[in-house]
Amino acid sequence: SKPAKAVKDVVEAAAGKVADALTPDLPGAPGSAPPPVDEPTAPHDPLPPKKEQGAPEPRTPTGAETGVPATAKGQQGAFLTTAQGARLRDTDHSLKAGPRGPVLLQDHHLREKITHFDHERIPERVVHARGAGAHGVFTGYGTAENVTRAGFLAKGRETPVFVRFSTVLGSRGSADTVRDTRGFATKFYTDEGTFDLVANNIPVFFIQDAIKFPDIIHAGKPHPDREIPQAQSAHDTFWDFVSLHTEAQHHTMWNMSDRGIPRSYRMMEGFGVHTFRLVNAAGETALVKFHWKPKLGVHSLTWEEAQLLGGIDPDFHRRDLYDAIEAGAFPEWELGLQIFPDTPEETFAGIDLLDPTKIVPEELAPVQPVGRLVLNRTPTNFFAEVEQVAFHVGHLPPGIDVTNDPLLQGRLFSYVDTQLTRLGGPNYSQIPVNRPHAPVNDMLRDGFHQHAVHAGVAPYRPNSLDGGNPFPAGEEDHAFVDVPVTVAEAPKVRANPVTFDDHYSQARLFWLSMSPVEKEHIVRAYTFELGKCYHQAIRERQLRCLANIDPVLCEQVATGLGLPAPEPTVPLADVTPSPALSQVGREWPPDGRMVGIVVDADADLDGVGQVRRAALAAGMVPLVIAPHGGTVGDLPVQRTFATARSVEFDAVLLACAPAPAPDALPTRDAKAGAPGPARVDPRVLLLVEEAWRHAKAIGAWGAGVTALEEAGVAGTLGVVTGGSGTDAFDGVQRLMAAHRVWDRFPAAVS
Ligand code: HDE
Repeated sequence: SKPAKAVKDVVEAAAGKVADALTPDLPGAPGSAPPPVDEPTAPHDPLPPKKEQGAPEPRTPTGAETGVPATAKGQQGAFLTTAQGARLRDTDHSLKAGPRGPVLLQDHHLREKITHFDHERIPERVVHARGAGAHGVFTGYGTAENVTRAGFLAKGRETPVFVRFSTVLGSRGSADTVRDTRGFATKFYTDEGTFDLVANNIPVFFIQDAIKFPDIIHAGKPHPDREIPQAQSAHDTFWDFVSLHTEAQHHTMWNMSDRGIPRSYRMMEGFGVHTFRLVNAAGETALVKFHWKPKLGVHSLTWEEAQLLGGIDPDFHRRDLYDAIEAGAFPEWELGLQIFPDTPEETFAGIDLLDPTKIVPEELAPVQPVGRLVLNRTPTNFFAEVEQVAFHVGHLPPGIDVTNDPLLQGRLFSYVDTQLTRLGGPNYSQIPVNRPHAPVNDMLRDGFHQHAVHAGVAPYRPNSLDGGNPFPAGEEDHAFVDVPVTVAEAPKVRANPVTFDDHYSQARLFWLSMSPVEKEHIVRAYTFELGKCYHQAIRERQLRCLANIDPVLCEQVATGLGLPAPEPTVPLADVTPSPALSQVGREWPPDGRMVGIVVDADADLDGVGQVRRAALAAGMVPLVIAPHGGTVGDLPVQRTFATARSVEFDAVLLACAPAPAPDALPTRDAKAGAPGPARVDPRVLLLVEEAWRHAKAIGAWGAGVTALEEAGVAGTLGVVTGGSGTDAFDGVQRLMAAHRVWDRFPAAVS
């Protein structure tokens, strides 16, 4: 029979495959050519096992030797092995009765390999299935000591964290840039136990009581008959529910605003939504809302960009997060607290703090910074870390406690429950990414996928057989002490407090706090989404809700739908706008912003080199776009005209006016508006046209100015030309501080 291939043959075949996979257009890492690929040669020593591949800490009362080897199963040794560690000679051929014969059942390696593969998938999350994660560190400022005894907020205290960002409605493989709420869940591995801040990028929720969660999610998910649309709220069942269950109107307004289509996970706020209770060392309590404030400000895509990206780069947010971290532009947020006195009414400025459909405007209760989060490491293995991470709103360290918010109370039940199915049993806290960094000494035993080898005979209390271990801790030993909140004697009811009945005033507050351009986007979003509904009755019902929020909003959406604007059925609330809710009108740092630079062989390449260096020095990511891959002069090319699309860039600079390449599609002559040959490559014209339409900064120098003229945008707002590359870049950089050039389009709504 044919002998197994020699190692050398295998290696050479593999090398051939790698070479075939590399094409000259392969996009590089941002700002640099892709790192050289290590061609396989001969077996070599693997990297040492990572810390998180280590065995679980001994979960025994005494901490005695458990017999678990120091390193649990990971990738060790140079050679391919079976799951039992037997070295394998061949993994390319099944064991057969002769080269043309049937496969033998006795082939253990074949069965093991395929059986494991058959079981590689676990159920995706029922909500928040699509996500991306990163590791980082949180540093306390010490400014929260008077309100909470939580040790991780102490001045200078560093706590490792893992963050998972997500969309809510879509499946695991759905597009990142859909209109939806984003999850922003943080696991703080504090030395007093894990703290999970399971937050969203929108500070309010659709419902006031967890019992309605299956309803809102069933309404938002694809229709049960055809399983469409995927990851969208633009369909009948969603609008049917939110127009009937009107407490959803405030959250829906945020979804229809630019908050529903973030530019990047790095540019989102995060909100704990519920009010929590803090307790300090003296036992005094305060009510609190958690906020994450991004260093880069809050920014969004335009709706057209979001739609284009759904096809061009459905992984846009995931890629953006990983590229930024790998380029050293570490995403950063400040954790802030809105603190309220813990009064029996649990209200602040007349706002019911237990109602998760309400915010407290920052103008009334400023967000006080208490620490800084930096994400600085991408996951090593997506499944092991991002897919298996399990958050829970009840994972709280001493100093932070829950309130009676009925939405929060339901969540306290749901997260463990869902993970029992998703992660296959009760021991998921032993999965590396979920392991607490504080020592664990519980009396939980056995169950599916038990990894710990518990010593001792007495996992019960009281006991004498294990010497009484483990011992309850006192407050001075950092024990979690439940806040002794008085529970009023009251009849059992299925009812809400009357304050929960106000469904419109804060939606109106949000609308009135928007700038004209943001209002215009909201109008367009409602018009688009309702325009996608088939049932006229649903559109009309939602218009009646909008009438109770604001007549201008209602009128504009009604016009777009071709329907009459109804009259309000409740008096319009008298509210004071909150400027802090608007995303525009300030300036932000340029870290990690993407600048595309269009070059060809005739361009001022020295100038391009200077622009690249200036962009890198400013913390941005410059990407050279050229007619072909490889290099132009000495410049590495990261994108070609075929692989570049405007949606990837925050700004575009042109150093040339490249003639149409033979492979470019025919187009209209931009100047004459008639069909005919273009003088500039149509893909470059499209790049400029889209960047302009999406209110991005555009700059050009030298021959690049001709390209602007051909595209018909020269001399318009937010389009700068300079005598040199650095002049043009300086102009673009100034414009980018405000993120977009909204003045280019005077808004129709004021
Ligand atoms: Fe969740 N939510 N949720 N949620 N949620 C889940 O837990 C649930 C709510 C949030 O990246 C599930 O592990 C109920 C509000 C995030 O792994 C599930 C209610 C907020 C994530 C669940 C809510 C959130 C989840 C699904 C109404 C913002 C992703 C998978 C009472 C403050 C976590 C899982 C991750 C995930 C239940 C409402 C945030 C089913 C019952 C409000 C960021 O347990």
